[in-house]
Amino acid sequence: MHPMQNQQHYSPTPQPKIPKKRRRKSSMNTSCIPVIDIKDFPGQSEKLIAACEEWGCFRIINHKIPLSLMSEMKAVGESLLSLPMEIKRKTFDGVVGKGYIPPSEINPLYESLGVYDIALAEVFHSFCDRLNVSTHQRETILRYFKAVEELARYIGGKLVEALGLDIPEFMQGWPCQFRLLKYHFTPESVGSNGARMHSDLSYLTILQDDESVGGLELVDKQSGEIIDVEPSPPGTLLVVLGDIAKAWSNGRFYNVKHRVQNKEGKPRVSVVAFFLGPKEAKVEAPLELVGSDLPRAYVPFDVEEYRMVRLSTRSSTGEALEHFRTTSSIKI
Ligand SMILES: O=C(O)CCC(=O)C(=O)O
Repeated sequence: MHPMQNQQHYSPTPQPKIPKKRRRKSSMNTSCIPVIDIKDFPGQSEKLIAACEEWGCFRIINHKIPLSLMSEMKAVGESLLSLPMEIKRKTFDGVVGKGYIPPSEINPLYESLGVYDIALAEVFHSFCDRLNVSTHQRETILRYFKAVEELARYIGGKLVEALGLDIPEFMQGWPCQFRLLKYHFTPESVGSNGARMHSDLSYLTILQDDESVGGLELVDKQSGEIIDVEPSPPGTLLVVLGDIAKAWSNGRFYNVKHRVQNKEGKPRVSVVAFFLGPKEAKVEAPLELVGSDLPRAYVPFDVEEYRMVRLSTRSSTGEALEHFRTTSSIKI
């Protein structure tokens, strides 16, 4: 099927406008990351690929997730994260990174509640049961998850099209790790780390960060400088490319390193959906992205296998990908 025949219909609700003409960097090391208008495809195709290659992230406008649903989701996140510690701990199953992450020595101001594969009904309800999540809250989480999943697949489809590939149902059935994050920032802890520098493991992450409290910083690919990301204007979302996207694109996409710092002394809440990668199949660059001038950079691998290597080698900024490097791509 020609990629254009496989276009999904996506009719957006009106969203706040962000000026399209942006300089790469404004004053005071503040980034103006690319803005992708979801309703303007194929017009935005080139910009989308450039954003993935040069920035490893972009802000999206004109998606169809209502602002009211985004706010409701944030409110549910805040309410669950304010439950007593002993209740939140019930969602920890002994697998690092899959359930509750309490404040730790490395990230003392950070905590998060997470569901590893939220699309699995039994996993989702078991998480909710342990926290006594109300029916209304469950509905809000599910509505939000379905909306971000549709959006993620839409973006995935546009990426594939923009690269000239024909991959029907791209990202269909990929597990989504869903996380509610809280940074316990106070005026006394200004200057401290909220989340240490990391790249995401995922293919792509949809982040609803705090629209009023900043603190997100990223490493600029060209200069290696750390630059600030302005808080997301209401109704917009950030998309971040992770390690799996770098491997899948044969090294073309940038798995941007980022962290969160306490700059304003105010608590910060965000909602994150990590779309990891294929569940059954291996992560493998499509043939079209491999050539004699650009040999295959990574051997095909499983997402779960990669997760384990990343965990066991404690490599939080993508170094674990080196374990999967092909010999032909190693420069001597
Ligand atoms: O809270 C944020 O804005 C960033 C979250 C983040 O970097 C992550 O969960 O990977």
